[in-house]
Amino acid sequence: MGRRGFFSQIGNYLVFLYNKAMNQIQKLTDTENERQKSTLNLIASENYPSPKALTLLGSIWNDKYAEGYPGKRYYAGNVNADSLEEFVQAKALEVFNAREDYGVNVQVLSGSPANAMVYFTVLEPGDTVLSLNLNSGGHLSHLHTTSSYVKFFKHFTYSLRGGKLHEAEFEQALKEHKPRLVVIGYSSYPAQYEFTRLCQLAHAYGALVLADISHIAGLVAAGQHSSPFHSGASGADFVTTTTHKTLRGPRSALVFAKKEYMPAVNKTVFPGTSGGPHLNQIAAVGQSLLEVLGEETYPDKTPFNEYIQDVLKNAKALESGLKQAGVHVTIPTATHLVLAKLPEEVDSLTLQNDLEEVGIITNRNAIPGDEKSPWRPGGLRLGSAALTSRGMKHDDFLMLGEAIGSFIMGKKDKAELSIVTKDLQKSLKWYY
Ligand code: DSN
Repeated sequence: MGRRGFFSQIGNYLVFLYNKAMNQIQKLTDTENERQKSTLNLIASENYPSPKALTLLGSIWNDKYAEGYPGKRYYAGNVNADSLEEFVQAKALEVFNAREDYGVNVQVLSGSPANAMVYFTVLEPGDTVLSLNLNSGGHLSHLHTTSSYVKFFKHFTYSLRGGKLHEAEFEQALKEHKPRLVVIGYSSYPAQYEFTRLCQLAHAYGALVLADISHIAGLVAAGQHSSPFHSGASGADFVTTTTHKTLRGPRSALVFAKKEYMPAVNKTVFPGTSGGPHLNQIAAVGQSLLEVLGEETYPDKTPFNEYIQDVLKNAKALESGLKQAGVHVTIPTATHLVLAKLPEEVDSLTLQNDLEEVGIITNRNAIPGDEKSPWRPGGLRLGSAALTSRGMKHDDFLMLGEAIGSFIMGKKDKAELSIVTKDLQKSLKWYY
């Protein structure tokens, strides 16, 4: 047997040992790790939390039940849980500079339930909610027609003009529908918006305001987007956010409320709708909040504010690349998110699959005024937060945008796009 044959046999034997030692879940976890590492993630709602945050998700905090709130638990053994929850609450309020007027609940598991906590706190059956419709960038949990909440609450939408939010349309809908609650905050809206003015208007028409900042939480925390946290009529009454998008934490949520509403929100969460909080999630969120505040650092040591500035610059670069290749965007990007309007003849599902085949992960998305089906909508949504965390720079985002754009316009084929992907992927950091 030659040298090569010998090493090949050793290799096969190591694979055999690996397969024997690993169960199916461990193998899938390794395979998923490799998939994430070797692809370019442009999903606007995803990101990579620090390894320290992930470690806390799998820590002994998982093992403890803690129904109730700090100082008032229903089981024994919560002395450390109390300190943890209070600490994370304080850090969440500090991150958003909200200590003066707001309280926060850190027990809710994700974004849609966070919004539901607000609905169940302030709405009575039959009350009206006003939000942006799904096609224009709203979210399913803001009472779309497919939402189960429409069994209990009436729903109307405000519209965009030319794909963009305008005060006049917003005010017209307030006047017409007299909602009890208005939702401000979007899942697929590339522009920025002014919370202060929208809150003032909603309050002037007697509505309460829920600001859902899930997508832009990191931008708000870094002072790179207007904030919904203000005293009086300029501030939202409730603010919900997930913690894993631009905020770069683990999957979880925060529900903020003006202090007068906080006892009712807490009651809705527990015992109203949920049991024991997931302390492991709370601990991991706490770690990420420390990273936002600069008391801890992400592995690349970039301060959070600089990271967010890069996220914004990189989204602009991605947009420029697409436009250079001839792809239109719905409205100019001023956040982490780019919404491309696909040429009529391009099928978004096929495009999404083709991109995945060459290692570019995206999601097809509805665009304002979309008449195509939600399964094969007319747009492609891209975000810069995840690849910025992996160290991708402005010029590479530009190149990637140009390459994707050229593929969409039929000027590059899959093989050519694949060369670009592989080249870009080589220089990215991976922390897990
Ligand atoms: N999946 C998230 C998003 O893409 O916006 C929220 O549901």
